[in-house]
Amino acid sequence: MEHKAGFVSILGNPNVGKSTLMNRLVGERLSIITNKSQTTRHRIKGIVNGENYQIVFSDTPGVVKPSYKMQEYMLDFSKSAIVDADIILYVTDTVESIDKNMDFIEKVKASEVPILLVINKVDLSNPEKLDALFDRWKELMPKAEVFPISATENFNVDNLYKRILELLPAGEPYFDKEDLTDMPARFFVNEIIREKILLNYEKEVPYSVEVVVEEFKEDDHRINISAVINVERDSQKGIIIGKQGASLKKVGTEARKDIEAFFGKKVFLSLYVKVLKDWRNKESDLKQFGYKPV
Ligand SMILES: Nc1nc2c(ncn2[C@@H]2O[C@H](COP(=O)(O)OP(=O)(O)O)[C@@H](O)[C@H]2O)c(=O)[nH]1
Ligand SMILES: [Mg+2]
Repeated sequence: MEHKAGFVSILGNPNVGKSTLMNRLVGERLSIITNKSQTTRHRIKGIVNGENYQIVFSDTPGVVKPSYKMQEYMLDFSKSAIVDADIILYVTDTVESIDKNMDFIEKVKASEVPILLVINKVDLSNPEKLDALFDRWKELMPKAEVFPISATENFNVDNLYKRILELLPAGEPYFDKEDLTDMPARFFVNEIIREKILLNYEKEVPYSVEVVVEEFKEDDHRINISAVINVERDSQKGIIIGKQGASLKKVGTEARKDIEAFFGKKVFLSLYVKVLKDWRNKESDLKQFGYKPV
């Protein structure tokens, strides 16, 4: 049998369930998920290898209206994922309003590749509402095939997966067939810590954070990790640390458990907090954190 390989980009607005879907499709928890928008900041590849195929999924930050330099780069990651795709999964859900970000939808429609329109979160809807949504999307994207799914309930994800396999072009694998992702181990440590920060703090604080893993030393028994949590202002540093360090300790414990599960090894994790004034608007800081244009 001929080998198939291709890139599948997962696009759509924030919070519709792109990362949840990608983790389902890949069968691993690669992308962090919270109920806050802009949880995903980078383009993250998840690779699924079969005997005769390799699917390279890209999870993307979603469509954001840039108000920080960082968000411009986040939008670039999403746009680049349109151009590189062999198949596009445009993800919407049963709760978002359809007509926000029409210009991004136009860009997606202009693409030559097959578009699978995924209506996620059907568990929150009912048959009548779903029928109406289905019809509206058919009008909006006539070429697209529509898949109502629930990523969290694992409903209809298998049919979506089958269709992706059918549409996958013939070709040699792009990555080693053992690989699960193109991101380094440090990236996932960073993301897990950031997820815990998103879950434990409110308002602007989690968005002002960038985590940098400064040490990642692995031996047969355990991994020693030390990471810096960069914030934008002194007041945020205090909030992250909390009374007698209680908040930071909680983040550390939760993150350590997930990192241990991810690598299947004992982990020793040290966290530090630093103030890096206004990093979200500074080219040099953004570059160092990997947000430079793709
Ligand atoms: N009810 C329901 N919630 C979902 C479903 N898929 C994702 N979510 C939730 O929607 C929120 C955003 O998910 P996430 O994957 O981070 O969205 P993203 O921003 O598009 O990557 C999280 O709270 C998820 O648990 C679904 O099928 N049903
Ligand atoms: Mg996401």
